[in-house]
Amino acid sequence: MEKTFLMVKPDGVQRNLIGDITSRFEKKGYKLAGAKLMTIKEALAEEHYGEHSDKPFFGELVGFITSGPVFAMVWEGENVIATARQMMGATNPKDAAAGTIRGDYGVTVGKNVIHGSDSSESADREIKLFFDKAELITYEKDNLAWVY
Ligand code: DAT
Ligand code: MG
Repeated sequence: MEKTFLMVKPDGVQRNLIGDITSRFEKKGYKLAGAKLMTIKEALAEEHYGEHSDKPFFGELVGFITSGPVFAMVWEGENVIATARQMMGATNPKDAAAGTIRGDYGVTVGKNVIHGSDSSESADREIKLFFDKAELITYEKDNLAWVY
């Protein structure tokens, strides 16, 4: 089953949004495979956001994502990578539809509450970057028979 990497950013943690965000993916019908509260070190932040290293906002981005704890998660389900991106909304909260996470809770692009992998390649890379194999749990959930 497809897996994606999602992360409540430091602003979301400070603003008490871990529960709401986690709840959205749970209620949708996805399965949580791993989760942890962690503080990201600068080297990990730079590697995670490597594709943006030449952008003018890179320093600000690394500074922000390392500024406080994040809640890192791996979610599993059919088409979860693309659907989670839809549930997050556009990168800039001003363009994000109401009802999406960024549309409901974000105001500026620099503090947009949540990260989510944008492709299966990014998902594989980011899951490996943030989680050890042993931290990902394989288990059965009976109620998934009512999802699929
Ligand atoms: P996304 O997080 O939707 O995948 P991205 O990969 O283009 O977006 O950018 C990564 C993060 O960088 C984004 O969540 C917020 C920040 N960011 C993007 N564009 C920015 C900009 N123009 N100014 C400041 N921060 C920006
Ligand atoms: Mg991205």
